[in-house]
Amino acid sequence: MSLIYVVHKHRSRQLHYDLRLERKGVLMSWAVPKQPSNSGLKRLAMRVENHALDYAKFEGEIPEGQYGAGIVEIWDKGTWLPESVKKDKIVFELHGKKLSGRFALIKLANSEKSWLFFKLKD
Ligand SMILES: [Mn+2]
Repeated sequence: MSLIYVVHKHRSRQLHYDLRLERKGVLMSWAVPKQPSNSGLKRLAMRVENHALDYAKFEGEIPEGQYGAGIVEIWDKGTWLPESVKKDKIVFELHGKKLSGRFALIKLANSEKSWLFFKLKD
């Protein structure tokens, strides 16, 4: 069974990209301040709360006054295939339109929420 992968482009107070990967019935999520790169550039990715699976399809406006107020659109979507999932390192294949290939998410030492997200070299 294939697992959902989606990146929401989120124009809130600060433009960012929300990377979401389906795991165990929810969407693990990271907020990525700079546009994710399909060519190996390392991007900071802040772990944020899991979202419900349904949220993968969400596009629209989060009203003023609510958390994350602003415009949300789907920037990329597809499926992902976990290769190795540890608490501080995830290696996986992405099958999206903009991002595809082998990627890694690696948690920074001494940080609670900061990870790096980048494409691995072939
Ligand atoms: Mn967001």
